[in-house]
Amino acid sequence: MKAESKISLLLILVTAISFLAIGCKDDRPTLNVYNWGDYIDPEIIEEFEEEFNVEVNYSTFATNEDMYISIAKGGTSYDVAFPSDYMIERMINEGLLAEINKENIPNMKYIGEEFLGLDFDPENKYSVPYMWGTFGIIYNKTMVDDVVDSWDILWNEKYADQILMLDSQRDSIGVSLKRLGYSLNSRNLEELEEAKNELIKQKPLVYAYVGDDVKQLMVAEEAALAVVWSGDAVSMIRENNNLEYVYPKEGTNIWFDNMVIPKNAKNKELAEEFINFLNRPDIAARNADYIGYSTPNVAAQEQLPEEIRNSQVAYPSRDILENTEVFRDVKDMLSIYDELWLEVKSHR
Ligand code: N2P
Repeated sequence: MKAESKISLLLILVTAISFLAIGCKDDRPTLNVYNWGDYIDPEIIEEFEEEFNVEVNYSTFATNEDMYISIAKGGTSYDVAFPSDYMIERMINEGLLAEINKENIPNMKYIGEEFLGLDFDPENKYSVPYMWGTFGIIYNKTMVDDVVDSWDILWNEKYADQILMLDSQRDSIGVSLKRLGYSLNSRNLEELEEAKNELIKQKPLVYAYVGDDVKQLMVAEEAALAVVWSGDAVSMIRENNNLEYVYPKEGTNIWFDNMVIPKNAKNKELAEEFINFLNRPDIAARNADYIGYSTPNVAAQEQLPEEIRNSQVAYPSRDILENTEVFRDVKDMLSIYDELWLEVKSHR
């Protein structure tokens, strides 16, 4: 054979093999997963892909409200999503979620009882616990010389431009309501108006309304005080031990993020397989350790490093938990909350 024909034969072979390879890849079922940013150990996704010979198409969101819009408008069909309590309640009421076949999730037996049967999904028909936590104030001990025990410190002019708030409407309105001694789920127009005015008053002191970037900003000591979710506090304190997490005395929020299957999911059984996989004690433990958040999986908790298991940030004691409130869907009041937040964010 001439050199040229050898080369063309080789080319044909290479092309054929790559087509085959691409073909095989395409044949693998795809699981569309929609989760918060920085909320899973990426190696665990790879392990699932390998073990089940599937492809995970992973995308992220920053708030419950963002996630809700993408799912409700239904452009992409997701197989698994990770909303919080009040949003699960809303999605159930709006018929956006599929019932989960618990026979496919035997590892649910590892979930602690206190995380099951909660008000937002009393029989866990639609949701399986993933992580839980609180929000509170993280502050830098070298930059703040006042006692930090109240939400009031976030309104202290001394810390102008050194305060970070969450760019998340229920959380920030919640902080303002709690500070005033009201419920996080207030339906009282005067209370809500007062909470809004306080947020507007606070705005000139706020350096930024943040999402996952809060971690980098606080670790780099670019701000002194921030409202954060507990798991992020765990990872920040690991990186910079000038940081401390506080539960303000007026009380705070306890939240539960669960895994759900949207009604228009294309791969429900694989979604259940994934939910079950994330509840394997060894996987759940590695995942919780990696992201810093608190696992509801009792068998996984036992496998966590002692410093996390005993951490008051990740696993607060009873007396702290007693002074917390869960977000509920505010239903007919939602447009008021939406408007209020818009007014705060657009105020100059
Ligand atoms: C992690 C987001 C945590 C979700 N970046 C808090 N509900």
